[in-house]
Amino acid sequence: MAIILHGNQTSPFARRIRMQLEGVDYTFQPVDILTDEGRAAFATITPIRKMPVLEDDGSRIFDSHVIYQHLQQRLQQPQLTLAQYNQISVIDAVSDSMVILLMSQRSELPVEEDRLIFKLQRERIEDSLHWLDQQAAAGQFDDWHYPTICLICMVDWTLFRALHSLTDYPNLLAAARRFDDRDICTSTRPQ
Ligand SMILES: N[C@@H](CCC(=O)N[C@@H](CS)C(=O)NCC(=O)O)C(=O)O
Repeated sequence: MAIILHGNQTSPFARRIRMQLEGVDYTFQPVDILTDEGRAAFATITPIRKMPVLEDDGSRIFDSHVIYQHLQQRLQQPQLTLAQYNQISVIDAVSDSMVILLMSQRSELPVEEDRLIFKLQRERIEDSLHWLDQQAAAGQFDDWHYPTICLICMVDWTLFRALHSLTDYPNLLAAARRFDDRDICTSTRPQ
């Protein structure tokens, strides 16, 4: 199996695939989206210009969700339940809204002001974090599986970018910390 994963060390969406690929031989191809040259090079790989992108024996796959499905079948990993897909959707909603706020900040937009687009993201983030905290309290992230991986990637990235303290969500934080000592967690942590 010749697998190439395009991503970088900070992307939570690329990291979840790196963690899914634990124990599999693959090449990690760093993506640079901060320079014009890097973005132009990445645009030759994917029209949506988002990481991760996976290449597997000639097939090119965009989006972590499709990549996950492909690898799950290829590596014969367990099927997720509908409840687990819901958990991933909520984790994604948090990451996507935080990305919007981060990009707005970097574009020097007034994210602290009471504007609809920012308010919508903040409301979604808090409701989703609250829901995930309840899921964590109910033991939904106690085991090592893909939703737990996605949660760890979202939490570590949020803290790394200092986008939210998450202190109001102790169950969620505890769930994300439970597997801190695993090699795949330390070797892929954003830096
Ligand atoms: N839905 C996509 C989201 C991927 C995504 O947002 N990736 C970010 C990095 S964390 C990215 O490449 N952003 C570049 C951009 O938006 O220009 C997935 O699950 O793969």
